Amino acid sequence: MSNRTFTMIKPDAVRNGHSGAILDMIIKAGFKIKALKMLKLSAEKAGEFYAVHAARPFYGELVEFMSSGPIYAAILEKDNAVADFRKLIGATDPAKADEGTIRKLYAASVGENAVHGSDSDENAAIEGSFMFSVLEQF
Ligand code: 3AN
Repeated sequence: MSNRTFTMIKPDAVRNGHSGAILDMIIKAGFKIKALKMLKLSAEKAGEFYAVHAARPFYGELVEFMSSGPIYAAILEKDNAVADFRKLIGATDPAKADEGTIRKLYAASVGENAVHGSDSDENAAIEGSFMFSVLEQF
């Protein structure tokens, strides 16, 4: 078990003004911010990030959405970071997310679901280094 995960506050949550509240929930849940920036993905970069989903029917929609506006990307540190963060964000489909989770509070649909959280230690490392240079990670 590693102690880092990677997250993005997605374009819907940024557009709707929820970035500050989401970062506050993340910090209050005990995660330390080890890297953070605001950026806008190009369609090409979003496609590369989600290449693992390239064969899924929602891939085009996902790439379009993720490149539709600015996001915040962050690397977070905490014991059991990947699993604890996925608990904090809730199920992919906000309708199925537990009460009090970030997606329950701030997401509208399975496609536009406010936040990303890595699903494994391996992907957390890959995704973190996709978005941040070593000079930007603390
Ligand atoms: P999670 O983000 O909870 O790990 P994944 O890895 O299954 O979920 O899906 C990656 C992203 O693809 C989701 N965050 C969501 O934005 C999008 N997505 C997943 N399932 C669907 C779907 N059925 N329709 C549209 N978008 C989806």
